[in-house]
Amino acid sequence: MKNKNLYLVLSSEYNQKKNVLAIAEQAIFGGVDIIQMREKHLSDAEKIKLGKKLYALCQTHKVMFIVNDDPYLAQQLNADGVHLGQTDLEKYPLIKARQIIGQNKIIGLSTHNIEQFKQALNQGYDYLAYGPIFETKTKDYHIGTSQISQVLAWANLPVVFIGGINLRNIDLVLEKGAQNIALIRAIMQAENITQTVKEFKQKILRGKMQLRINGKPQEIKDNFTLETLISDKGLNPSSIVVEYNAQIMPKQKWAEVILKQGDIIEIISFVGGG
Ligand code: 3NM
Repeated sequence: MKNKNLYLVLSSEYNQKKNVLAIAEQAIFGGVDIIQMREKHLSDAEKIKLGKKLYALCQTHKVMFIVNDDPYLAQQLNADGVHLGQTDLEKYPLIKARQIIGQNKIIGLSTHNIEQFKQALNQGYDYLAYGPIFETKTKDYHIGTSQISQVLAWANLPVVFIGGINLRNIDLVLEKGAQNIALIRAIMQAENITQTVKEFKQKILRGKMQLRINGKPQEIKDNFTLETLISDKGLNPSSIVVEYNAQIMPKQKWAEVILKQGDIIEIISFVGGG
């Protein structure tokens, strides 16, 4: 599994008005990369029936198909992988899950704190999920964004951040360096699923905002214009050159440019003197 994924956890209980296959299809048209079937309330027979349809849909559109909780079901459906929760590990430790599903398949694990995350590193998982970052329905606590950078510094595999992420708060997650985002409600309950997925995808692809002054990376805040950024950094406007997304930006335009995730800003500051 590579980075920069938008991962939809499909769970029909979150939108009973719309057909779950239609939701999956609309999300695929918007550019979703991974779909997980998480249908805890369905019977085994219903899961197989839906899983076969989702498998075929994902195959057609080259989208990764993951099954939640059950490696046997993942194997039976020929899914690309299985996603395990902490509570699944007793029944399906990694070695057993691997035996069931096969060497070439993907196995992901949910982790909910630093200890669980560290414990899961170097075990042989293909990716780890970390959350809940924000308030969500399935958990009665949330972690916030403060551990994201730390988790990513330790990670030697893709990390998927999950829990309460939406279009209003995703920038807070991306600016910490997150590359992969998993969502339920923000997609399942969107008015226009395809359009919403496109917006998430654009943000993920743009990634984090980067600022370098004389080659050195610097912290940057959201909702700044170039003009407010320059004043915040105490730079003298007449002795700098500002490059914004690989284009030199003239001084007259600084006030119009509102900085956003994915922007790359290079400032060269000339020290005075003869
Ligand atoms: N797992 P929403 S949070 C299924 O933290 C799930 O491991 C979580 O739904 C975890 O995007 C979560 O609607 C629910 O908040 C995510």
